[in-house]
Amino acid sequence: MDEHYIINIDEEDDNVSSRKEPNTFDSDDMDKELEKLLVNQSGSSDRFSSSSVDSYIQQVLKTNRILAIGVGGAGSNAINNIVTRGGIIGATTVAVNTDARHLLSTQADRKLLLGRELTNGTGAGNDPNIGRAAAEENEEDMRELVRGNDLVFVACGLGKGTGTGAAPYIAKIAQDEGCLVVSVCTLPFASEGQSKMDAALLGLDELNEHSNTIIVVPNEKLLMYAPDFTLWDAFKLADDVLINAVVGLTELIVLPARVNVDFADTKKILRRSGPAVIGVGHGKGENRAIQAITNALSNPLLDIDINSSTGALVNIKANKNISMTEVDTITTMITDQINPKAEFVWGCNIDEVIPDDELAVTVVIAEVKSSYLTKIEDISIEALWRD
Ligand SMILES: Nc1nc2c(ncn2[C@@H]2O[C@H](COP(=O)(O)OP(=O)(O)OP(=O)(O)O)[C@@H](O)[C@H]2O)c(=O)[nH]1
Ligand SMILES: [Mg+2]
Repeated sequence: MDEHYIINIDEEDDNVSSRKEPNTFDSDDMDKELEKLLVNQSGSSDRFSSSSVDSYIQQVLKTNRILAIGVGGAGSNAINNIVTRGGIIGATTVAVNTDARHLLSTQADRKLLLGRELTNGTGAGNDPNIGRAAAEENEEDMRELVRGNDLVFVACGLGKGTGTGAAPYIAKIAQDEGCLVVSVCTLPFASEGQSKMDAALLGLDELNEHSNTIIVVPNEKLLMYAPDFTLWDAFKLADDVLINAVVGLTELIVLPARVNVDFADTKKILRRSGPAVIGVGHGKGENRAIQAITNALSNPLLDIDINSSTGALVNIKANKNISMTEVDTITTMITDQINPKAEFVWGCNIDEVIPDDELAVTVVIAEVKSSYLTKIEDISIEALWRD
C-alpha cells in the first residue's frame, strides 16, 4: 500500500483551539488552497511532475477529516476501547463528558469537560436536561472541535444524563457546521427500569433528527446473545459494533483502493437520513467470499430488515488473488436482498498484508427498517425487545 495516501491526523502540534482547516466542501476555501498550491508549484521546476502532483493529492486527502466523539460514560468507554486497541488510521478520537473523574481516566486524542460551570465536573446525575445544558455551556468549544471535519461519529449510551441530553445537541452542532453525522447509540437494559427507557427513547428521537445515519444497539439484545457474559464483556460486544462502524467507514474513505469507493460515494449513501447498518465480516479458505459477506450481514445485535434499503456500499479487502467470481458473489448477495432500485456502490482494496486465503468486507446499508425508529408513540417496550 502506498504510505503517503494514509492520512495521519495525529500531528503533535495540531492544537484544537488554533486549528483552522479548510472545509473540503467549501469551494472558497478549496479555491484558496488550490491557488496557494499552484503558486508554490509554479516556483518549482515542473508542477506536473509526479512528486508535485502527489503532494497536491496528499493535501486534498488530508482535508477529509473524520472525528469520532464519545459522549458521556458509555461513549467515552467505547472511544477508550478504540484507543487501547491501537486507534484508527485517519480519524481523531474525542471524549466529552460532564464527569471529570471519568474523563480523566479516558484515553482519547482530544477531550472536553462539558458544563463545568453547571456541574463542576460531577456528572449530569441521570438528568438529560442537565446533559443538554452542559453541552449548551460549551457550544463554542464543540463548534471549534467539529469545524472543518467532513464526517463526525457521535457515540453514546442513551438512558442517563450526559449521553441522552448532550449527544443530540452535539450532533446538531456538527450538522450546523456542515459535517456528515453518523450516530451510534445503545438503549438501556430492561433491568435499568422504564424511566431510563423512556428517557432513552426521547433522546433517540432527537438524536435521529440530527443524524444523517443512526445505528442503534439495544443492550437487552446483548443478554439474549450472550446470557452468560459478564456485564463488562457484554458492553464490549456493543462497543464492537461502534468500533466496526467507525473503523470500517474510515477505512473506506482513507485507504487507497484498486476499485475506489471515495468519500463522495460514501457521502451519497450516508446522506440519506434514517437508520443504517454497518457490518464487517471476514472469510477464510475456499468459501471466503460467501463467509465474509454472510458474517457482515448477520449481526445479531442489530434488529433490522434490509429489504427496503435504498442505498448500499460494500468495500472488499483482499490479496491481489481475488477473483471476479468472488467479487460477483459478494455484490450479488447484497443486491439480491435490497430494494432493486437501490443505489449500490462497491470498491476493492488490494491489501498484500491479508493472507492469500482470506478476505474481508465492510458493508453499509442505508435506510433499513428498525423497530426502534418508527414513530416513538407507536413503540411498545414489548415490540422493542422482541427477538
Ligand atoms: N455498551 C455500553 N453501554 C453502556 C456502558 N456504560 C453504560 N452503558 C449504558 O449506557 C447508558 C448510559 O450510561 P452512561 O453513559 O454511563 O451515562 P452518562 O451519559 O454518562 O450520563 P450521566 O452519568 O447521568 O451523566 C446506561 O444506562 C447503560 O445502559 C458501556 O461501557 N458500554
Ligand atoms: Mg456519566
